[in-house]
Amino acid sequence: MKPSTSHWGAFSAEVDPDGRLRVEPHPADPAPSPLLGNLAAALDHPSRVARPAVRRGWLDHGPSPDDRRGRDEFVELPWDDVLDRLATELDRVRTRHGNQAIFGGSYGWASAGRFHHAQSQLHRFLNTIGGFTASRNTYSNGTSSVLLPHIVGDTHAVLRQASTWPTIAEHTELLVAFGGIPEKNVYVTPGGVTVHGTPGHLARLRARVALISPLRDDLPSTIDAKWYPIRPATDTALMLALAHTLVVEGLHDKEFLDRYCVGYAEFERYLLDKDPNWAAGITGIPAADIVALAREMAAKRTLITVTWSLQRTEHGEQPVWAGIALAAMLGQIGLPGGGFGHGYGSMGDVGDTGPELPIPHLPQGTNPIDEFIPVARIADLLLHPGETYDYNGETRHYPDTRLVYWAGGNPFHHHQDLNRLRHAFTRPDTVVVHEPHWTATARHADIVLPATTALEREDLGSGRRDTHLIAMHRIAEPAGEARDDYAIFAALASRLGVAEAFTEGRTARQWLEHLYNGWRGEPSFEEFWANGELKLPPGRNHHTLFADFRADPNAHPLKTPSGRIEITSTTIAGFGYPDCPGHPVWLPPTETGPLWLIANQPHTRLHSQLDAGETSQAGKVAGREPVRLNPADAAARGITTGDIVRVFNTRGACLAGAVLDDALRPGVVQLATGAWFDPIDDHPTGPLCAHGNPNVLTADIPSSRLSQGCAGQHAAVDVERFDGPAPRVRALHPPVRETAFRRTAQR
Ligand SMILES: Nc1nc2c(c(=O)[nH]1)N[C@H]1C(S)=C(S)[C@@H](COP(=O)(O)OP(=O)(O)OC[C@H]3O[C@@H](n4cnc5c(=O)[nH]c(N)nc54)[C@H](O)[C@@H]3O)O[C@H]1N2
Ligand SMILES: Nc1nc2c(c(=O)[nH]1)N[C@H]1C(S)=C(S)[C@@H](COP(=O)(O)OP(=O)(O)OC[C@H]3O[C@@H](n4cnc5c(=O)[nH]c(N)nc54)[C@H](O)[C@@H]3O)O[C@H]1N2
Ligand SMILES: [Mo]
Repeated sequence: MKPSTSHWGAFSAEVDPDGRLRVEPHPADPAPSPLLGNLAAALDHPSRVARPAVRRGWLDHGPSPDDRRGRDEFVELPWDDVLDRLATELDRVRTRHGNQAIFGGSYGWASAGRFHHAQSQLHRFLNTIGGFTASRNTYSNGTSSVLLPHIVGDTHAVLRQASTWPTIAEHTELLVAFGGIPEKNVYVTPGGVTVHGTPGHLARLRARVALISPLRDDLPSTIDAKWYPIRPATDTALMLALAHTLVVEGLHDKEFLDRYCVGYAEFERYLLDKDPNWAAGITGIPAADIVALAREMAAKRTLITVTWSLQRTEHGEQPVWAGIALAAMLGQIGLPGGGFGHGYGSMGDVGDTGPELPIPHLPQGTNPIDEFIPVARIADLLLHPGETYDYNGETRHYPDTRLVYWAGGNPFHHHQDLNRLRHAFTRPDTVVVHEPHWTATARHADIVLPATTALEREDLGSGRRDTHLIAMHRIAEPAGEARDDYAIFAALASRLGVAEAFTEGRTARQWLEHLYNGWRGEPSFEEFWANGELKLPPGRNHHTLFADFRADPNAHPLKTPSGRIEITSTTIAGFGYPDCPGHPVWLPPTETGPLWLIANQPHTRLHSQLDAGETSQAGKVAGREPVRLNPADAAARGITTGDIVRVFNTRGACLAGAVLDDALRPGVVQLATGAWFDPIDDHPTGPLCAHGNPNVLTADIPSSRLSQGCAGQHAAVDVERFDGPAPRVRALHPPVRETAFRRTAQR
């Protein structure tokens, strides 16, 4: 067995004599992730890209906009031929149009491993050939990461240095959890996680939990909780009414607000008519429950948490900002077990006790091009070159894009309104994708280069607050003709005359040694490699967010303009955005519909990764992604568990397998992200994804003009039983002749 790691946990593995992958979780892991069950598909599933492939239309007619992308056939060609053509095309674009015409933002999680991190490899390569248009922020928390600097100064502190779980377990009496603390999510941390601490911490929680979510299972059922089945996208109204109750009953902490905050008075005036009856009508939570909860919050040591999902919506700034304002009114920010948090239950490292250490990473060089887009504006970039847009007080414009280069991400998984994205992808001259699998993004490319997976190469693995650095050994030979992203870029760099600048003369193995030695002298690289891992020094058990600020706000001011918590921000007010004014406000969602879709993270995989894997496939219903409905909504539509249903709105439609579940608030349906997009253009009911990808339904709109963050968590939809002959799911079969991979263990 050889050591390795993944975003969902460390493990050891080997290929047994009949070519099957055997996987064992790391012995120190008290709660291994069920997602380990998907790994075998990374090895030899027929969806692996076996050989370099070029789209027929691009090959025959050369680079140009083309609406055949995603509909054309592919021709497999030898590596050297494809690399020659790609190098020529990169040179044409940068010479004729300038490097800003290359979009290399390439958002995506790729695999664990610090050196072979695909996006870093791509950025380093593009930097050595003159730069590229980049992307900024993330789909995860792109709204908060723009908002928080204005409100509390420090995004890093909030997202990465949250109060720790042991402190919460010891001190918190009431945990008010907006979005709950979904256990399904805490197995994941980018870069890897060796010891999954959060499930154990959750089991030790003594606090009563107020679970505020449309889904009852956003909290482990073993925890003492009251469920407030809120109508989605209305949390801000509930927070305002809780704040209103604190004011009218004199329960707010005036001293704290005076000493540590600015702009409270203006907010308080706004609260005047935001009473519990008003909020009850919007949220569906009875007014008496709101009043009782507000009183309990003031009486107890209370932690308010907001999951990241709440900001991945239209007006997603508001629940985060209102949550902070509410916590400020309770006056417990900086006290053990009190205050606020953002992302408990969103990611494994939030509140975890592992160390916060710099870990080795691949230097990316500098980008001579200063063009960027907020990451979720990819379709706008391609559809609206030259047009202007607002972003965090700036007026920016979209550059003209000729070449799109993606490595390690799946925009046809992560982006909203996929029918619009398909249209946007007709615009560039050339689309290049490195992928281990024939994802929808690979199928929408002109040039597809087969990339190895982490099982097929050596690397250093460690995630945020990880307890170990893992020596990721090669477990299997590459599938088909797959090459490491590094090897692909090195070959391109050599054709473009910058081989030395890109590789610095090092093989991949020499890079690992180099990165390791630049980070640690002891133990030696050889010793670390032979050992399979290095245990990192322990982190802190107890920590409270903003404790130092509370202890002395003058010595430890926040990095906001005022040095205080900005309940009203004159900076944001000055931008004049009606969709994000100067303090938290209630802004109803623009869309309404018979049902409200929650498109959240899947519990059977990471995003779209390894959808072909065993754990992911075991979760499918009628061969499609399961959609959950409340039994009353299902009965009204004649739907029962196991039916194939069509989920639809004006933007698109997908098929899914129905599951009836009273853990959902009536009026809410839930369809996780990540089923591989499987478009059918000519279906009699209109364009259809046969497999159940919710991003055919979500709107490609920003949270607001402030952040331009992703708003993919929600969509207004309807659902009907699908009675006709159901189209076959083709997404897991390659668009070229199928390859039977015969795998052998790496010796
Ligand atoms: N509707 C809706 N949409 C959402 C969200 C939501 O809540 N609702 N959530 C959003 C969030 S938070 C995120 S983070 C995004 C995630 O979006 P992505 O990060 O784009 O999703 P992944 O499926 O992880 O895509 C990674 C891709 O990299 C490939 N890959 C793996 N290893 C390698 C490698 O070594 N080299 C190369 N070249 N490729 C590799 C994988 O096969 C996979 O296709 O989705 C977002 N989309
Ligand atoms: N298993 C697994 N774990 C993951 C991931 C994965 O793909 N698979 N992805 C990882 C990534 S990249 C990220 S960024 C995080 C994301 O972390 P989050 O964004 O927090 O995760 P989600 O599962 O999208 O949403 C959490 C819960 O919020 C609730 N919710 C949605 N809308 C509302 C609302 O309007 N009000 C309230 N009160 N609740 C609402 C939903 O019921 C949902 O289950 O997860 C990480 N963890
Ligand atoms: Mo994310």
